[in-house]
Amino acid sequence: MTDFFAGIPKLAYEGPETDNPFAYRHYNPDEVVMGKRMEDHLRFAIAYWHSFAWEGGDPFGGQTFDRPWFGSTMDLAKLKADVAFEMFDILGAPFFCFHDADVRPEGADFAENTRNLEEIVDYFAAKMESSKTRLLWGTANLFTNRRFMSGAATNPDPDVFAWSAATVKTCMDATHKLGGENYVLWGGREGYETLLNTDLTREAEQAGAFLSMVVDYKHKIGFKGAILVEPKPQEPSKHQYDYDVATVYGFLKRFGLENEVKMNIEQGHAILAGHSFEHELSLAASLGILGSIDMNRNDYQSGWDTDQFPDNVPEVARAYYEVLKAGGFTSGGTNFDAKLRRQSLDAEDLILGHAGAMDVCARGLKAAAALLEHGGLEEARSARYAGWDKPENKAMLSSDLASIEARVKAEGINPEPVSGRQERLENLWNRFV
Ligand code: XUL
Ligand code: CO
Repeated sequence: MTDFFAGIPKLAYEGPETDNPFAYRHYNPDEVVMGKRMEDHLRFAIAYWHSFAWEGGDPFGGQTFDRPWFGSTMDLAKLKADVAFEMFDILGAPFFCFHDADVRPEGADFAENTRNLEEIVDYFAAKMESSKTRLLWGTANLFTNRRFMSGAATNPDPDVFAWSAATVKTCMDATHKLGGENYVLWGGREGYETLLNTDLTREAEQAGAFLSMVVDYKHKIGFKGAILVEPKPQEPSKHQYDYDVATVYGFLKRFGLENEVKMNIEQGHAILAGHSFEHELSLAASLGILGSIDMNRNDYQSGWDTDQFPDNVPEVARAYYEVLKAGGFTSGGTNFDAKLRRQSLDAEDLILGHAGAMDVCARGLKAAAALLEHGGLEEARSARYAGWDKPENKAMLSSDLASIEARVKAEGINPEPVSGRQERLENLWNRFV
């Protein structure tokens, strides 16, 4: 036991009226929502990087957090793991997620990186024997170290491609060994700063070959989890290749991977791409590639990827409406890819940040479920398209222009506009959030 969270009790559900800050008001893991326990719907995960590896820097100032595990030895990496699993236990978190670089010190070479990772994976495995917390996903950090400054898979230097492929293999091995339910690839520096020095054709082919190898390796080792790509339009590169769900789907089709790879969709990334979160979720669901979500928002004033805990129930409800409508998560879940504000120095800030976010999500989930169970929105949507259920109309989709012209003339088709009833539906929505 470390003393990092000394004095902070394990959180339990106490209901909306409680005055206890160290309690859940809405997140009640055992409460059944649409036939499933809330914990099994939401599948919350703690992001190791923001909670335990991030030092509190911003572009104008360095480290603000002073954690006893900061440093680059294996002993400190183990202390960090001890504190992490204590936090998972305090929160009752069902899952966590990590990058290799969050959990092990950087070695002098590839072999040392791998040894360090393997040692920590064994340390995690031992902890997981007595912890309820499981691994939602693992991933490789192919963006922080300077070797990745011009990309990983899309780097003009084949040696960086090789290093990256080898690193992903070790991270997939680690994820598999820990029973991870998914493996994520966020294309951290897969993009460009200027087209003046960039060969788009080569870089796309490299990225396609790389992802195909990831899929092949998944099958080779018998990893049953999902491979997930996380789209993001900007930051850190001026242009990121995995811009949004639609762009990534086009990329997957191009390389024949659309049945092998799904999406990890982040709220803040969706907004950066000029979409809403629900748009990205709805599109992914409609394409059959909705995998998992990163539930962290940006600050709408600064407009950048500030990775904040969710605090807006109606926004979150819109997202869970799409998730529930799609049938809910299978291997995916709700990862808080969220960090504290850099002035939030205390151990309790870490706990309360997550607890509040879990309550916001629980409220959103319940609102979404209630509306789905009410059925009004889906009835209105079906009614709007009801004409297409008639066989003579459905048949048009496999007809041709000349036959349709003949039909329009013969039947005297003359469309009469009907209301989209948006305000009525917005009013219905607002009854539930
Ligand atoms: C970066 C981001 C990453 C991925 C995992 O914006 O979201 O933390 O979630 O690499
Ligand atoms: Co993310």
